[in-house]
Amino acid sequence: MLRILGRANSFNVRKVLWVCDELNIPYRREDWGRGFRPTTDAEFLRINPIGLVPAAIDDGEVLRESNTIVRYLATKHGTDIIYPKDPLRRARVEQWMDWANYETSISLRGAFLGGMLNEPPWNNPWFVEQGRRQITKEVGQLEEHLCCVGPHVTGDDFTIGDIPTGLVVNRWFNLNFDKPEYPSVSRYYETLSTRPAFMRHVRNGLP
Ligand SMILES: N[C@@H](CCC(=O)N[C@@H](CS)C(=O)NCC(=O)O)C(=O)O
Repeated sequence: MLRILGRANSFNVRKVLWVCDELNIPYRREDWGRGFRPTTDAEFLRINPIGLVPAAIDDGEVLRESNTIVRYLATKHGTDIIYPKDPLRRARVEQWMDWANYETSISLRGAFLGGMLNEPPWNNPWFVEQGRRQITKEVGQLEEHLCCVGPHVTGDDFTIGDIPTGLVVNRWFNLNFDKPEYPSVSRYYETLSTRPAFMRHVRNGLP
């Protein structure tokens, strides 16, 4: 059975749990990471030398990087709808996964880790302010996109492009500063909320 290593409250682990539920993939999850067994343990580093969760072990093979694990599982167990094979449709899905993992992860360090969790070194006031400004701009870009494309990031169908994006949107609504209204993003959040796996792993009270 698929083994998932990582705490269930981690932003990146939740992507993997979400895709498993969407595709009815059975798994066994083990608590590793902040608040549990540390990822600096030799046992964990033997599995994932990068020292971050999630890691997954499938048929004896170790996988790391949340988006890569999501794509791997969707390729292995999914349909052409959730992860299209056509190169252009696939690129439309993946561009949102990359956007979430790169652009918004930088701004969320300031806005979330610094501004909400007060974690050093991200809690430097300048960095927090910069992160808040930047995530507001980025979610604003998603707003512009969704108002003509929705209800999902690539159009009619739910794809794995919605998984990292859905995590970002959930975190956005949990951020503790004065944020502008983004009606299309709010609609998108409600669309995703019709999915039991999203409610279970993402909109479950955790930011
Ligand atoms: N690029 C990696 C980032 C993974 C990452 O930053 N994981 C965080 C949790 S979301 C982590 O391992 N933090 C250390 C810890 O929990 O001990 C991915 O997408 O999988």
